Amino acid sequence: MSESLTEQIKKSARELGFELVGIAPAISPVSLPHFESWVEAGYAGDMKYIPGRREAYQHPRHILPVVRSVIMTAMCYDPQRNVKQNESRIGQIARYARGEKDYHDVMKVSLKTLAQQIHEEVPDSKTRAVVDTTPLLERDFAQQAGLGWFGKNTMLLNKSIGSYFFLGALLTDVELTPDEPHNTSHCGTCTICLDACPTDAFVQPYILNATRCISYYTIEMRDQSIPEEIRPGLKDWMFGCDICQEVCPWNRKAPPTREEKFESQTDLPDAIEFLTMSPETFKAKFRGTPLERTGRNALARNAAIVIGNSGSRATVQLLIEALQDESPLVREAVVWALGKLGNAKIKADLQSQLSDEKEELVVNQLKTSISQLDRNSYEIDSEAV
Ligand code: B12
Ligand code: SF4
Ligand code: SF4
Repeated sequence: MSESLTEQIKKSARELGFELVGIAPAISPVSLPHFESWVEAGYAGDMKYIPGRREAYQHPRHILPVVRSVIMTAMCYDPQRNVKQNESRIGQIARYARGEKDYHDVMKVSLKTLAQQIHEEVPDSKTRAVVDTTPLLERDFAQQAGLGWFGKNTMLLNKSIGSYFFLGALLTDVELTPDEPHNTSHCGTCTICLDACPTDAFVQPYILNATRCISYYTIEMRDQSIPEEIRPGLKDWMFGCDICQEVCPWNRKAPPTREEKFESQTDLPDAIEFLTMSPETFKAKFRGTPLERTGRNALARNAAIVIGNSGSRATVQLLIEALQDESPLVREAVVWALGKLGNAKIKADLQSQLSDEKEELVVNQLKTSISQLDRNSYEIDSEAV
């Protein structure tokens, strides 16, 4: 199909708010062998939808059977460096999730408008807009479409806009002129992101073991408790994590988002508010946002861990009240936090909880935390001597 249609589509995409747009041919992903060995190694953890659709990842025809071209787009989110957070605030939300709308929905609306324009030019053409959720290795197709390179932190990076952007794809049966793949890397000898990860999630450059990533636990693992050894690494992150992007030199000049729905909201709750928020308030407040899918209980669980990591003894009374939370997942994390922040004086609260508690998960943590409190009081006593 003509070069001019390709150029016209790219122009429209930019007008629709996409910072980057490029065309990849509809072929098997070049990095498929990397993906295969990643799945084989078990790095997808409990994200069963990944190995479960392994065959489908082999070619984009499994998403759109007649596909000939993959239009890859990128839209910047957040970097609003001057948004001040309250110093005493406990708990951070990753930048991608601070806006008022879920990126899947926002990106899809723009991609569908782009599809509409293609249909006007080529009336019988077929298109499918995808963002995140289909078996498409989006970073691979973005690299093939010339949008950027794979950073050692596995993010797709672009020299002009860094990595704070979402990817979206529009598959079509229209034959468009493909771009040159971005075959060079610009990480050089830098390893800052690998060294900065607080949970040692990078097995080696370019390979992330999701089962050690904060983002995986705080967003994807909704119905399980977070493993003990990962919890301290969460530090202040209660939803997602930006550390391996925040430290990347290519993000120093990352531009602010031009999409107002991705701008950071200034009144986002902190960890204390998340922990004490009712499921009804959570639903009403976060409908249509990226936080909705993860849900109130997982957010309150994450919040309790972050409070435990904060070292703030002023939160102990609030944690004691949260021992009555309806969700065992939350109660378990609260008991863990109390084990870190409490002292012998609150032992009675935990012991009475132990006699009422029915959930094995919480019972086990109560026992651990009670013995931890003994140690806490011993430390305090020995200091006093
Ligand atoms: C599963 C998933 C996750 C998992 C696993 C992440 C991972 N690195 O695999 C978890 C939950 C941990 C996660 C976290 C995040 N995610 Co995510 N995630 C996805 C998802 C749905 C699939 C990714 C996937 O297939 N992983 C499998 C591995 C094998 O692929 P990969 O990491 O992309 O690796 C590729 C290359 O590194 C290369 N490769 C592999 N090994 C080697 C070795 C060498 C030598 C080389 C050169 C290349 C190479 O081949 C691989 C396959 O293409 C994509 C959307 C999609 N459909 O693609 C979003 C996506 C990757 N996530 C995204 C985002 C924004 C995030 C977070 C920043 C969110 C946050 N702030 O918390 C973090 C970033 C963590 C990180 N450093 O990657 C964006 C990334 C945009 C960008 N600029 O790159 C995507 C594209 C969603 C979107 N539509 O915008 N995510
Ligand atoms: S998102 Fe955070 S936890 Fe995950 S790899 Fe990057 S720095 Fe590590
Ligand atoms: S921090 Fe360094 S190694 Fe990591 S992605 Fe950025 S440039 Fe590459």
